Amino acid sequence: MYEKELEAVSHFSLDGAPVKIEPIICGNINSTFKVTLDNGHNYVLQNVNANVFKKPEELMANVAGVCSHLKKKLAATGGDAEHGVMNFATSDNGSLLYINDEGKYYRLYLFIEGVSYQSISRPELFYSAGEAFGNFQSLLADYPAQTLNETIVNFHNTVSRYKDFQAAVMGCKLPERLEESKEECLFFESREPLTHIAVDALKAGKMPLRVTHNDTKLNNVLIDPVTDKGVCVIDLDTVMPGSVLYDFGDAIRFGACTTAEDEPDTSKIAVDLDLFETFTRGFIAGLGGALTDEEYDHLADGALLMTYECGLRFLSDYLNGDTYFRITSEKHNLIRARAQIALLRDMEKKLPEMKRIIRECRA
Ligand code: GN1
Ligand code: MG
Repeated sequence: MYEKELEAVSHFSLDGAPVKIEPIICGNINSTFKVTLDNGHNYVLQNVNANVFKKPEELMANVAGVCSHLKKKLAATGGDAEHGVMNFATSDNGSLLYINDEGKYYRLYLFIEGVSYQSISRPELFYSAGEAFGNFQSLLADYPAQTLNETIVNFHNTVSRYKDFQAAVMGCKLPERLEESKEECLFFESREPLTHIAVDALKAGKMPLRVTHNDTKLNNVLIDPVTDKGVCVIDLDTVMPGSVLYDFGDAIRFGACTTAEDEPDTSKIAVDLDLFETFTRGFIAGLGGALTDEEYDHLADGALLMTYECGLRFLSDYLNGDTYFRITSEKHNLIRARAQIALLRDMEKKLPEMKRIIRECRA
């Protein structure tokens, strides 16, 4: 069992020998394993999906740069520089990656104690997640953004995502899937103007380009189960220049939703405004309030934008024959897309309320 993984682990310099490997079921892209050594130390082994991340070396250069910056900043600001940052092991080729005979890319980092929650059971958790993601962005505010590689080109460029969607429709080789998702396609077409919100503002210099995390799902922040405080922001694969709307919006899309992102019963799906407010307060506190008027005015739009984008990506993947996201059932991507549509419809109704909450949190 797990021979490939064991072989990969053997290429990293460690302080003990592995005695146990178990899969950690999380994420839709990479494969993740917990590795226990004979001295009791734990590590996380990840097989980086090179179909999604075309240049894993460039990706790890970003991650290394960001981690070392975070470590210095945490040490200087009285934060937890030991547990608050990911620590990667070096492989026997001197880099942070090991490439096996099949061309698979592996990396290994010290396991960090903390819970990765899939949903909110207590509002405090969501406040802490907001604070952690806000603080993450604030710690990276002086990071030299021009040195970051674009690990996925046009990742949150919604205008370009829309073109990809159109290409998926036009080039669809699965006519039954296209027929089945006619209504969903029409929905995304009707909301196309949304795609310009951040892209145009960034282009026109109306909104600042920041170093953002870009995948701010609740499960990407480890939380101390005793204090309910954020310990460490993980999954740094998509840290790239972007808009604060992306980080705020994606966190709301995932964490303030009343259901999981793949809930088949769309009648259960809504945005919970109390959770929306809780996250907003934590996020603004973590950021130290350092946002421009334009950003504050459009934060709530960010939630709609990221829900739209994610739904569009799920649907495009369904039409492309499920080549990107990991799926566990035949219609998984269609179900996910439908769930995002239901959430977006509810957000559209509640947008004035969401904007009012943001004004109040700012005051
Ligand atoms: C992917 O693998 P995971 O769960 O960290 C995806 C995100 C999506 C998310 C939807 C690199 O993230 O953009 O929002 O699935 N990551 C990438 O669940 O595409
Ligand atoms: Mg991820």
